[in-house]
Amino acid sequence: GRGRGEVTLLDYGAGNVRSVRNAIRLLGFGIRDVEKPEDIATADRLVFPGVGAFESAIKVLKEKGLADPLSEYVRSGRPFLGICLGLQLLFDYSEENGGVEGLGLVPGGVQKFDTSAGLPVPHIGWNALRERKESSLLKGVDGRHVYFVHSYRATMTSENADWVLATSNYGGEFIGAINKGDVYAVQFHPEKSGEVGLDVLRRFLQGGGERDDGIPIVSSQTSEQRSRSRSRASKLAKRVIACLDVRANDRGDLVVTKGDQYDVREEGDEREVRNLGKPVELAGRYFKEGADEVTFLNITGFRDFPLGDMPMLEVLRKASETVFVPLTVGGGIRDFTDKEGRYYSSLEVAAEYFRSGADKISIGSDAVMAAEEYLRTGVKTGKSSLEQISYVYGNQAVVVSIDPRKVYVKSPEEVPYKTVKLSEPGPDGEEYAWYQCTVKGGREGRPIGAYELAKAVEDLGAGEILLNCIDMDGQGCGFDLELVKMISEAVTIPVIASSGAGKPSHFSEVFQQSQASAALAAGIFHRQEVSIESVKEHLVEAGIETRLA
Ligand code: 1PR
Repeated sequence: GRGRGEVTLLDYGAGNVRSVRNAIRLLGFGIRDVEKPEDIATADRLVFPGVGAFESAIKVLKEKGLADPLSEYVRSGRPFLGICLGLQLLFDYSEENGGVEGLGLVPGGVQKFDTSAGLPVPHIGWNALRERKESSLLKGVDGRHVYFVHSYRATMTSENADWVLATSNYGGEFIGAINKGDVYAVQFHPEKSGEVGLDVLRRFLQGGGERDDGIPIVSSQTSEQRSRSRSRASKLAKRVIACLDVRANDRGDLVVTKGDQYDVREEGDEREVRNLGKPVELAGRYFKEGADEVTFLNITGFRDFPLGDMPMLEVLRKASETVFVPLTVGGGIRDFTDKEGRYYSSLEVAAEYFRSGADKISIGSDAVMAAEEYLRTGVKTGKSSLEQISYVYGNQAVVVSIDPRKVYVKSPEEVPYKTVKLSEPGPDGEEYAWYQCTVKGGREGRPIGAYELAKAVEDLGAGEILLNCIDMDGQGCGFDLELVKMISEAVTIPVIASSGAGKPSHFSEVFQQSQASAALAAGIFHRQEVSIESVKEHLVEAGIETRLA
């Protein structure tokens, strides 16, 4: 056996388990990695974060001789925590990859979410857990939101009902957590579920010695209460995202800056880059204050190649030690040849961002170019950074950031782009506008509209759209509702409304008047004019599904 305070981690090398490691360390535990099959049998406490696709996971486990020792360990009922695919692999089979046999430790199968109801798949985001039995692991978690990212899920049957600890609801009930003896597995990501998730992990690591004998929870609520909370639980929470625009100032220090309509320099003769704080510190603060996600944008990435810009990677590494909600990073993701003639693919840049702690990467300028080419030729080459990264890491890991500028027109026929009818006419009485995409941080306008871009990048494999608006950026007078409405209704992937938040009611407004899945703000949070907490409270009052940290 191992000493107390050490946990064994089964990382079969299929992807990034950095956050799981960081969370375990934060909670004061050491990590011993499984390096050979025997290491499983000698574990006292085993954490198994499943990463990647079902078939390749099973294959790697078998090839490395880990599948049998793992099954034996779980069968013996010793302390085990499977995460995400680490839950699914315990079942008999999965529909993923055309049907693959699992470890067969829990009866039943894993199926794809039903997309016929029009629900976006993957299921990504904060969804409420509903406890079925009392357990030490999920104490106090009933009804709380935890973070999910998956396209497949296990469902409850009469054969596996005795395993089911908690369910969640997304177009129907699915299994959120299972347990028998000291064996636990969760479909959500405790390492990305804020304090609630860290508590779950802590309780597993500490063990506590109480057995979960599965007292079913049925009697404490009236059926009316139950159905009310069920219907609440079936909705994904709208997310509130804090965004940090990061760049080097003229002295070379990396700072969080914030523009007015993308101009980040102070007024006056010096025209210094505005400095609103240190990236890692601010990100840590926003995690504590309840941000559902934190986004870093390396805003000069288009000219300073990020792999040359190691400080940004360091920011990410440090931030992922204190931020246990999803982290997105953008800026400079494209193919690049440096001064010495060395070529870096966008995939390498993305890989380095993921390794450093990012859950998602965001592509701006390069996605505009890819979309233009796709619309011109009608061909998906598979070669753009967007397509490649989406293929390798999955579309849930790829955000496209759009930086549009509003262009007024007298009539929709004036331009070959989708226009909106304005509620307030433009400066020359124009009744319509289109939104011109820009690249290089708004410095260059392109012949493509935000609507056309959004549709094209969805086709090319984007999993989410971060929708800025240069006109509204830093103005504090609310999101561009006409723009957000147009884009969020045009695509089925989640849209993050960005630019212009000035007060809590701007958030409820954008959620009530558009299909946006998330709203992002920067200036008001940096300047501490509005707290994330007050935004959340306001959303609750407005009856909008929200995660409370
Ligand atoms: O083109 O792939 O290298 O990515 C560059 C990224 O940097 C893009 O995502 C682009 O949006 C961003 N960016 C480039 N220049 C600027 C700038 O401000 N000069 N920032 C910039 C984008 C917009 C939001 C901002 C919201 C909310 N900033 O990030 O946080 O507008 O602000 P607010 O709440 O204060 O109104 P590539």
